[in-house]
Amino acid sequence: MKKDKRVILALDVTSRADALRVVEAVKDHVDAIKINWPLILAAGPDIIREMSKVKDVICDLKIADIPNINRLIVEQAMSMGTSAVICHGFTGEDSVKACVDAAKGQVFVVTEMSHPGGKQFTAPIADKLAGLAKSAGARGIVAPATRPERISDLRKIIGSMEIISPGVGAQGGKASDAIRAGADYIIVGRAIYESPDPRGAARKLADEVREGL
Ligand code: NUP
Repeated sequence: MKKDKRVILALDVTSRADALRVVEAVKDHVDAIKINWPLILAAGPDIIREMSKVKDVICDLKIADIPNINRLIVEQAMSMGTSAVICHGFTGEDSVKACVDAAKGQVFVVTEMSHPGGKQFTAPIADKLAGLAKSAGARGIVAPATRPERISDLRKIIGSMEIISPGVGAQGGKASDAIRAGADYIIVGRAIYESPDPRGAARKLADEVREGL
């Protein structure tokens, strides 16, 4: 994944036609496309293969199972052209390691989630989840743009590993704040694909990222 615009598009639209339209509009202003269950269920898993021909694809499957199933899920995702996957860490070290092995290290582990409910269960264990991401050999973590101070805290635990940060726009976070706090990339969905001008919205976010650098 190229580190240029530092914006990852969360492509949470629910039809192939919308996915193609949005990606065509914003592809010059984002470094990667994150695909989650809504689009996979609506358009079919082949959308992963199709999108990976345009940009690097991060499969946000939030994998959270026993090691054997984690491995099988990641192997399927990788065989479709996925560049990286997102998994949960609360399942424990063996489950995360199964993802890391199957994805050859290209794994981001969810830490403190960005929505209000993220404070309830994920926040108290986020430091441990970041530590686990590091010891398991993951590429990076997912940390909340809605609480930039937590990005800074988690950065201290993981050192130079990557931080990808959702919560910009619709959830209230600001791109420049997240980048200033130490995020490598922001993840943005609705603020781009629900905009009447997705291309302009993505360009503006890339400008905001530059402000934070
Ligand atoms: O903590 C998280 N928060 C979050 O929003 C972890 C995530 N992976 N996400 C994802 O980022 C979420 O699943 C969605 O795909 C995207 C945010 O979308 P939006 O709020 O920018 O529309």
